[in-house]
Parts: sequence; structure tokens; C-alpha cells
Amino acid sequence: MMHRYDELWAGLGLDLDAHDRLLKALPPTYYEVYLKQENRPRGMEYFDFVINEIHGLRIKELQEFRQAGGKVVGTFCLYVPEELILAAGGVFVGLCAGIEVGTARAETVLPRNICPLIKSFMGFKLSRICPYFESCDLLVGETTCDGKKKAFEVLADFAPVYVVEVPQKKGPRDRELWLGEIRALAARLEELTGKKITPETLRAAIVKVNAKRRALKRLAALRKADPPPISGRDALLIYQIAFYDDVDRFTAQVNALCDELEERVRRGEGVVPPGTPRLVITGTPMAIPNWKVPYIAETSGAVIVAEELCTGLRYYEELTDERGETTDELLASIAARHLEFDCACFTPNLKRIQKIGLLANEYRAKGVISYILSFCDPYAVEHYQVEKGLRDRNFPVLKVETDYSEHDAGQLRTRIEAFIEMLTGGANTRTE
Ligand code: BJ8
Repeated sequence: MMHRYDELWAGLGLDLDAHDRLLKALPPTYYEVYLKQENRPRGMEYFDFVINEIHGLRIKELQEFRQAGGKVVGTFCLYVPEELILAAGGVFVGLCAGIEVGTARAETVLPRNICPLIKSFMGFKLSRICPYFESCDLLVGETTCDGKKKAFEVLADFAPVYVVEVPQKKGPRDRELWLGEIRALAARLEELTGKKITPETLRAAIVKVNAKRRALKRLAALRKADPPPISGRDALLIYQIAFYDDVDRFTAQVNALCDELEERVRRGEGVVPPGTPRLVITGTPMAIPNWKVPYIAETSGAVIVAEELCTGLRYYEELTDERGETTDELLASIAARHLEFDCACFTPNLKRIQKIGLLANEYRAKGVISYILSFCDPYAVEHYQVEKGLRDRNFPVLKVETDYSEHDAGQLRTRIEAFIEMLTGGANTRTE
């Protein structure tokens, strides 16, 4: 049962009726996808609590922080470094949305046939139903895909927006441009918060975020066990919460969960029987509460053991070098770290393709789901390379192109079940 915070929500200017409809939609889904799972780790209680209070206690914390003079910065992409926001004394929140809400409003300013993630965040803002959006003092967008890049121009009519230019290649000239963008963002954040970014604040922020990433890496490594001690759905939920929660508290909770999972692995205890077919998911991010495909896969006889997603490996894999002496050296480390992971917006992007194969190998996956949000050109076109790379390594791949609606859930289940059946039968072909 979600608690109500009407005064807080009204104070933020939310449309309370529309917000109520959103809140009502979530509990049955959450029960079905999460709470019904058997043999969940006890440590998931904290993350259930965070979801239950996602529009309550965390928003209250953000408001208290703002009332004390703090600034909240919203982002939409991994290429906007959270370390910088923290070093400038701000708080970072991820604003990508994974639910079909506010579509009618979004379509007044966007084309109908656009990626659901973009439509969803625009719908959230225009319908005034997201307390995170309404808590932000600045939104930082980026020039990754064309849809987002142009959507930020529209968004700027409704909220303060700053856009960083992300290069499309990773050569020396691109790295130089990117470092300049990181420096400029640092200056913009200092202007927003009125606080200087110093080597000390920057290093402390890097150490803090590295600790969060290390905890997530630890969690990921435990999923190599057969049986895995935690479901793919629960791991995804944790990655999604990483974009909202207080960094230190989240890190401590993930580490506490890992202590429990280590015990489970030692006892050979898991969430599925040993030998359950293991899957890797790769592709576009799954923003909260987009759990559709993992839910279907894990209720069709498989278990997801790794995600080559921004809500997964791309978020935590690379750490930032903590060793620089000056602000500029540390900014350079942040810039370098952010060009280490591989979004399909870059060209060429073959390291991503190799990574998926290595991941599938390391996690002993039987197959890979290539997950693409509808109208996402970068990932849809790059699927060709993904499939080719996986075929070379003898990994079967299932391409799933979908949106946030439930209208294709039945059809998806049929396809995913057939894929899993094929994997367990030992066949090795493509399923389209
Ligand atoms: S680093 S994946 S978070 S850009 S799904 S909006 S690409 S049309 S979200 Fe992304 Fe940063 Fe890359 Fe990650 Fe466009 Fe595709 Fe939509 Fe996307």
C-alpha cells in the first residue's frame, strides 16, 4: 500500500488526478512481476520499500535538500556524469521513463512514431505527473540519438535544459571535443549550485560513485553461479533504482544483499533449479517500470543472468581513475571513462558486439535476446552486427522490437517460449 503525500505533490505542482491514475497502475504490476516470485533474497525488501516510496520518501528528501539550498539535476543518459553533479554539491536523478503515460500530451509536440522512451519522458513533463521532473532545477540532455537531441529543444520550452554534445566517434579529435564538453558542463553546474568543483569534491564524488559501481559489479559476478542466487528481474530493479536513490545508502544496501547472495551461492541455493536456461539481454535501456520482456522470459522457463544495457553492464562496468591531483586531471579521467562504454549512437561500435559475445560466454548463457525499443534506429540498425557477431560465436539470438504497451505481450510470450524451447532442445538457429 503506497502512502499518500498529497501536500508534497500539490506543492510540486503535480496534476493530482493524473498522478493518482499513474500510482494505481503500478501496484498490481509490481505484485505480479516482483512480489509473486518464489525464494527471493531477503535483501530485496529494501528495494521493494524504495519502489513503494518512490514518489514519497525520496521526493521528500529531495525537497528538504532543495529547501536547504541544494540543487537537483535530472539526466537522460549515461554520458552525463553523475560524479560532476555530486562534486558541484548537487543531487542527480535519472529521468528516463518506462511507462506509456501522458502519450496524448506528448503527441501534441512530438511525432507519433518516435521511441517510447522519449515520448514517455515528454509525456511525464507535459502532464505534470512525475515528482522527479518537478523536483529538478536543471535538466541535462545530450546529443546521442537524433530523437533525444531534438526532443531537448522542445523540452526547453517547459523547463531549464542544458545539452552536452556527445561525439559520434572515439578518435583523438572526438576525445578533445568531449573533454571540452565535460569542462563546460562542470562550469554550468558550478553556476547552478554556486559551489566550486575542487579536486577534493571531485575525487570524493568519483570515489562515492565508484563504490556504487563496485557494489553492482559484485552483484553481477554472483549471477554467474548456477543456479543464480537472484532473478534477472530483481537485478534489473536494482540497476533502475541506482538512478534515483541516495548513493551511499544504495551502495550499502547492494553490498548487504551481496553478503546474503554469497551465502546462497555457497549453499547452492538459487531462484530457479540448476540447469535452467540462462539468457543475456542486450539493447536499449529498460527504464522503470519497464519490466515486460524480463518478466515474460523468466515466467517462460528461463533466467536472465546479465544485461548489456544502460540499465545493466554499461552503467557499472567501467570505474573512473581516482588518482588525479588537479580538477582538470580528474575531469579528464571522467571524460575518458565515459568513452569506454558503448552506446549504439557511436560508429563504429564493434567493441559492443565483442562484449556481448564475451558476456554470453562468461555467464554461460544459452542464448541472447536483442531488445530494441520501437523506432530506435541506432539499436535497430546495429542489430545486424549483433546478430552477425553472435552467430560467429554460435549463440542463438532472438530479436525483440517492442514498446511500453501490453498489446503484444501474448505474441511476445509465444516467441520467447519458442526460443527457450529451441535452446533447451539444443538447436542453434536464429529466431525472428
Ligand atoms: S548511452 S542507450 S542512455 S543514449 S532507445 S532515446 S537511443 S531512440 S536511450 Fe540511451 Fe545514453 Fe545510449 Fe544509453 Fe534514442 Fe534509442 Fe530511444 Fe535511446
